[in-house]
Amino acid sequence: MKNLICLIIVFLIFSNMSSSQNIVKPSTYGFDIARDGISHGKIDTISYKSKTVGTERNALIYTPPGYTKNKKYPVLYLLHGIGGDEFEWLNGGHPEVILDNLYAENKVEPMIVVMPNGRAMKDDSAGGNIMAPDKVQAFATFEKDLLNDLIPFIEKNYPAIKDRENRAIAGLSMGGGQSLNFGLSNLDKFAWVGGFSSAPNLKSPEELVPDPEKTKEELKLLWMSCGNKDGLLRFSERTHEYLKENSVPHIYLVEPGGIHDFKVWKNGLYMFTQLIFKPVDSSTFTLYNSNLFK
Ligand code: FER
Repeated sequence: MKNLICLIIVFLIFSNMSSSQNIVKPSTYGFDIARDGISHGKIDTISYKSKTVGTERNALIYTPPGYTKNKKYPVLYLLHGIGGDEFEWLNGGHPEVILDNLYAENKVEPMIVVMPNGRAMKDDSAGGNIMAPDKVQAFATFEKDLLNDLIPFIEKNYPAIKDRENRAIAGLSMGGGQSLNFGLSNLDKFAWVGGFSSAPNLKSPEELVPDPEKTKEELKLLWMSCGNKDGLLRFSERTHEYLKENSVPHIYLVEPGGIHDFKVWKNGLYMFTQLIFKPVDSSTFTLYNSNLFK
């Protein structure tokens, strides 16, 4: 009897260990601090002709440590918020530091990260009234610029793998709304979709996922995270509720104490990039919850 109890205890410990080992943990101290003695990726500015806007538009691109044109890479399109431009992630989130550190620990698949300007209009600066209707509209117009101008440019000029399973889209706030809006309505283009603190531009769940069975079949990962103290939480929450009702697997991570800032967005990038372009186990998705922050 005693042996049986011991056996059961050992089994429980191991089964618990194996499930918790398989999930990506939230960031801890040092994840965003530049380290010495590791390899670094490279940030460049690129410029592409946009038929959508009728201008040459700029984007930043991060190529990983060890990058070579002799290999092929998946690509993550990483989008900014309403007050930002193509520099917002770089200046506010230092994704190059987070990713260099993750590569040093062998925790991410080598990928190219493209940081575009998601305000598709002639003057795409973040100046003046950032809430002006034409500027907000330009965040929706960016879908065309992305699909018809930027992605073809990247795939022509960089060694990118050109299929849906090797394209991811994620962003913060307005960029989170864009990522879910564009990603979920173009499942032939993207299999990995992430929204960090998605803004009110996020379409209604019924519009985003009109055919839950199709979404379920095609999507590899849908990630939504948001701070529980963020005034925009309800936009992620209502999407999560709908997805849950329709049994569409997704990760919904509400971060205790989190507000609308780069603490949540950097953690989103840290966790999301470790999950993409790899085999996924959707049975672990419900383990991504606020208990991870205890
Ligand atoms: C709004 C509130 C917030 C809105 C957009 C935002 C378009 C975007 C915030 C951000 O990107 O940080 O009402 O309407």
